[in-house]
Amino acid sequence: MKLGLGLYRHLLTPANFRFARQCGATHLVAHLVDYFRGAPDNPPGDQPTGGDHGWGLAGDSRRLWTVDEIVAVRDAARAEGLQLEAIENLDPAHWHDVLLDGPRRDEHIENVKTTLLRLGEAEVPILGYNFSIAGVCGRIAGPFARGGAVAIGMDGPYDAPMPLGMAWNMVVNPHAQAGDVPPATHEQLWDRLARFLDAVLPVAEKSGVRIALHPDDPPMESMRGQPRLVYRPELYQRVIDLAASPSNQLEFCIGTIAEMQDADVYEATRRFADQGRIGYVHLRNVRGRVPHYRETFIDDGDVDVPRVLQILHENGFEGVIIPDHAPRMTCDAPWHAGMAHAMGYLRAAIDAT
Ligand SMILES: [Mn+2]
Repeated sequence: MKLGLGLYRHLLTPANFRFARQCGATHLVAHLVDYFRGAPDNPPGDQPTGGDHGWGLAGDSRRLWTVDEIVAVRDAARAEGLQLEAIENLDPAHWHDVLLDGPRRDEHIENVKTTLLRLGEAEVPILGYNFSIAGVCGRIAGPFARGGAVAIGMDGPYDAPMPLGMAWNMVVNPHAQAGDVPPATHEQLWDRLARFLDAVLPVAEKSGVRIALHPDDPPMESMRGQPRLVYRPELYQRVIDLAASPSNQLEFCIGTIAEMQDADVYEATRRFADQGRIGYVHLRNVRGRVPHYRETFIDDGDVDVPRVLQILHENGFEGVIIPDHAPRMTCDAPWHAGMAHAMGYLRAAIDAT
């Protein structure tokens, strides 16, 4: 098993690649989506949060990521001793009508295919994605972690309707008319995923790229009146069973699974690692379950992290593990200190495994 660090777009700098390497990382998971555009209640410096209008403005719908810019990230990371393992998340500007089944769906499917071809050309092995209408929403921040460290949590369901012009917790059309996105059903959402996989998996295979699905975070059955896809561990099996392609993989998020109602995170880890379908792993700790939970320091929550690593190892997982989120620590560099703490713990725990 290998240790990686995930970096948001504004953190993709040589100094942060060096920081990752100093923490013991050998691999990088890079976000190319900018989650921090134009939402004053979602400042950079932590994982994105924000209010009813989400994280702010999505990217440029007319401009897909180019091979050159992906290669530039890959080579800059390589120069500091890091291998680019995955690009995490598609920009909702590029594919929102795949999620919404909107009028530009065909064009947006082509956008994803083009992106997969470009990732293949840039030799990026994995694209992480999150097939979610409302996205990562409805969370709160506060001094919830040990010693009053600022962390993320959830305090009850979040059902504020999603305005037109929003998708995946970002604003994809700031000029949309008033009104709300009509609610879909769970079966409609599964149908959208099945059609998406049918369309893009052949291109993913041809490009040598695996696409890895993150579960819904928070893992509620519905949020903002919209259905969610993977909010219980067994629904991950349904994703796998939709397509036997080796490119159909999971971005296996231990913290999110631990937040699921009634989930056994150890059994789920055993089940999906054993099938060889885990692309890469998000590993963080948490206390409680939806709709009331708190993210915690990695050594301090409900999850026995060394036990999870042992199960991954025993079931043949040899991919990359990243710390996902960490509480912000009180100092001049709260995000970096939180990550360095998680990385040190994971480095030691992986070595002990
Ligand atoms: Mn995650």
